[in-house]
Amino acid sequence: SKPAKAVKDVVGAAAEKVAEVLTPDVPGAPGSVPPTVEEPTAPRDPLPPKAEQGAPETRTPTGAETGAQTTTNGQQGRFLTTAQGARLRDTDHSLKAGPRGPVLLQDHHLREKITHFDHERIPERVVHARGAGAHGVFESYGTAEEITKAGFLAKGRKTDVFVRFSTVLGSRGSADTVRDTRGFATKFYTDEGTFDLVGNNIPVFFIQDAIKFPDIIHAGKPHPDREIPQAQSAHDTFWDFVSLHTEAQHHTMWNMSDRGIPRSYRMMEGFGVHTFRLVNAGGETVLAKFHWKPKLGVHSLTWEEAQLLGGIDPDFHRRDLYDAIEAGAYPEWELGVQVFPDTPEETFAGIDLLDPTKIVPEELASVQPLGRLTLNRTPTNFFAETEQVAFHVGHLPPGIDVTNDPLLQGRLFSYVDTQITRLAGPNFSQIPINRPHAPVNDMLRDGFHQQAVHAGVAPYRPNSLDGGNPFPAGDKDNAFVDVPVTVAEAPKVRQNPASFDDHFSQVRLFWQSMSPVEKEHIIRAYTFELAKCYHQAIKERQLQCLANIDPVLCAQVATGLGLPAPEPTVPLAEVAPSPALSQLGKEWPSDGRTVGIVVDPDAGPDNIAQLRGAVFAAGMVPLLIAPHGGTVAGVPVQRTFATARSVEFDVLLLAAAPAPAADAIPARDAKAGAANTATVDPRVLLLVDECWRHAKAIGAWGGGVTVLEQSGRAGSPGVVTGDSWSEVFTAVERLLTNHRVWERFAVSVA
Ligand code: HDE
Repeated sequence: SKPAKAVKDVVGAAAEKVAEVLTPDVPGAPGSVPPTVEEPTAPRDPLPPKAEQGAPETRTPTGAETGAQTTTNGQQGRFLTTAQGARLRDTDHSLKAGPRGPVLLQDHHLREKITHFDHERIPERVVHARGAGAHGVFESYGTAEEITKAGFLAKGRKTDVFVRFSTVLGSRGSADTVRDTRGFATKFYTDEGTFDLVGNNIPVFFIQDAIKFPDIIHAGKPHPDREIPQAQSAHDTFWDFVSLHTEAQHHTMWNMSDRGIPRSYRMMEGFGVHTFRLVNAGGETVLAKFHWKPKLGVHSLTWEEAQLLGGIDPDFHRRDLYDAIEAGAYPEWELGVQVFPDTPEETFAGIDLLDPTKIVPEELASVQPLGRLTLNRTPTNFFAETEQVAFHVGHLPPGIDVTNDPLLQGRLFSYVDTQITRLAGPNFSQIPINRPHAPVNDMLRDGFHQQAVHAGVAPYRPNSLDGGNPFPAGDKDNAFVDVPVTVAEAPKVRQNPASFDDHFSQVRLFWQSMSPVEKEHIIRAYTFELAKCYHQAIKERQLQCLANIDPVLCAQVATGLGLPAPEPTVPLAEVAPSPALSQLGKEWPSDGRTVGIVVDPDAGPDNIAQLRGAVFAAGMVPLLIAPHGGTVAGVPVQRTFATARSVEFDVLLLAAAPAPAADAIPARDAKAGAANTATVDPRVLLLVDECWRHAKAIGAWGGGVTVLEQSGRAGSPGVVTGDSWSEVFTAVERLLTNHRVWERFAVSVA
C-alpha cells in the first residue's frame, strides 16, 4: 500500500498532492521504500545536473541577446546565484549602511563569497607539486594474456586513462624546465577496478628503502632557513645527501644527464621502477618491469635552453602538452614489460630485481609491447582534475601484484596517507577524477565530504538485513587475490640484502653507454651543480663518488671545480654498455615540433601561406615572427621581435632580413665607438645565434641568406640555404629527425 493513501484520509487532497511529490513510485527516489537489490549502496555517480544548469546566454555590449551558448565554459545557468541557489542582483557592492557607511555583517553573499575564496587553496603535494595532466585512452594489443589475467590488457580492450606528469622538487608555481626527475603517473579506469601506474621518467630511484624518503626529500627541497633554492638540486643539502647515501649515485647521474631536462613530456620514457608480480588466469606468475616508450623518441633541452625557459616560459612543458593535444598531434606511448621468471632468488642475470636502484638492460631482457596510450583531451578544470587526482601504487587490478621491494612497500602506505591531508579526508575516491569506472560496492561509510547517500542499514557482513549484500567474490568472479608468495622464515632485522651494497657498477654502465656529446653534457651538469655548493667537503666527497664511477668523468669535473681528482676507492666494474640508454643515433618523427619563421611585412615573401601549409601538413606548428603584429601576405603574425625567443622553436627558418626597428636593443657588435654595420634587426641575429648554440637546424632562402651572412653562421653544419622555401624546408625537416645537429657541440671525451 502506498503511504500517500493513508495521508489522504487524514489531511485531504492537498496533502495527497504533496505526498505524491515526495514519494513517487520510483525505486530509489527520496522517500520510496528501498527495494531488496543486490547492491545496498547507492552508486557513486555524480549528482545529475540541475535542470536550469545550462551555460549563460551571451549578450552584446549593449545588452542585446545573441542566443544561448552551448559551451560548457564558465558557470552553468543563466543567473548568478548563491551557493544555496538564491538568485543575486548584485555581486559588486557589499551591503552597507548607506553608500558611505560601514559594511553590514548580515551580508550573506559577501561573507559566502569571501569565505569560499579564503579556502580555495589546498595543500600542494609534498612532492610532485608541479604537474600537468591529460585524458586519453589505452588500447591493448592482447599480447599479455600469457603473463597476466588483467582484463584491460586483453586483446582489443580500450580503457580510459588520466595521466599526470610532474617535476619532483619544485612548488606548484615553479618552472617546468628545471633539472629534475619527472613523474609519469597513469590512472587506468579499468572495469576491474582502477590501476595506477605511478612511475617516473627515470628507471631507478635515489634510495632503496622507503624509510629514507623523508630524508632525501628534505635534502632536495629548499633549505629550511631561507627557503632557497626553489626546484633545484644545485645546492649543498642535496649533494650532501647523495654523496653520503651512495645508493643515490645511479639516479643522480640520470638527473645530471639530458634525461633531467626533457624537451617535452611527450618525449620522455616512463618507468614503473619497481619489479611487479604478474599472475595469469592459471595462477602462474612472472616478475615484470613496466616501461612507457614515447612514439616521438626521447629528447631533451640543452641546459642553456632549460635555464632561459625558466624565465621566458616557465610553463613550457604544460603549454607544449596542451598545444599538441589541441592541435591534434596526440602524444602517444607504447606500454611494454620486461618479463623475468619468478624464481625464489628474485634476480635476473645476477641483478637483484628487488633493488630499485638497478635496471635490467634492455639488451638482456627486451621490452615486450602490450598496448598504446594516446592522450587526446586536455582537462576542463585544472583544479578539479589535475590537482585533485590521487594516485596510489596499491590501486591494482586482478593480475598485477606487488613484490617485496622495500621502496614499493613503503609507498603502499604513503599514498593514501598523504591524500587524507591533501584532499581533507578519506572520501577522495568520490571526487569525480578519482571515481573508479568499475562499480563500487564497499562498506566504507561517512567521513568528511561524503558524497554518496548510502541506502541500507547494514554496512557489515554477513548481515541479514540488507539481503546479505555485499557478498565476497568467488573463484570464478575475478576477485583480486593476493599471490600466496611464501615468506621466508627469517629474523626480524633492519637490514638490506648484501646485493644492495653495489652502488657504482650500474652508474658506470650508464656512463659508458652514453655517446661523447651526452657524456660532455653530464660533465657540465655535475660541474655546474657542484660549483653551486658552498661546502668544500661536499664537493670533495662527491668527487670521490665520481672517481668510483669513472676516472675520466671525475677528472673533468675536478678540473672544472679547480680541485684535485681523487683515486677510486673501489675496483672499477667491467660493464657491457647498453646502447638502449643513449638518446642519439636514431631517427624520430617530428610531429608537433615548432617551426619559427622570420618574415618581414615590407619585404615579404608572399609564399608564406604555402610554407605554412607545408609545415602543418608535416604535422608541425609554424609560428610567424615579424617586427610587429598583424598579418604578412594574409597570414597572422604569432610572435613579434619583442615576444619571440629562440627557445620556443625546434628549427628556425629565415625568409627575410628585416632591418633594425626603432625599438630594437643595441646590436651585439655595437661596442663603444665601433660602427654598427649590421643591417638586420639585432633580435633576429640573437635568434640565429641562440639556435646555432643550441644545435638547432637553421634554414634560409631569399633575403634570409643575408641574415645568415651577418650572423657569421653561414656554411656551418645544419645551416641550410637554397633557392626556394620548399627545398630549404625539406632539408631542415630531415635534420629535425635527429632532434639536433649534434656535431655542433664541442666534445672533450671519447
Ligand atoms: Fe612518490 N609520492 N613516493 N614516488 N610519487 C607521491 O603522493 C612516496 C616514488 C611518484 O601526479 C606523494 O599523492 C614515497 C617512486 C609520482 O599525483 C607521496 C616514496 C616513484 C608522484 C609519495 C616514493 C614515485 C608521487 C605525494 C618512497 C616512481 C606524483 C603526493 C618509497 C616509481 C603523482 C601524492 C601525481 C607522489 C610518496 C617514491 C612517483 C607523498 C614514500 C620510486 C609520479 O605519497
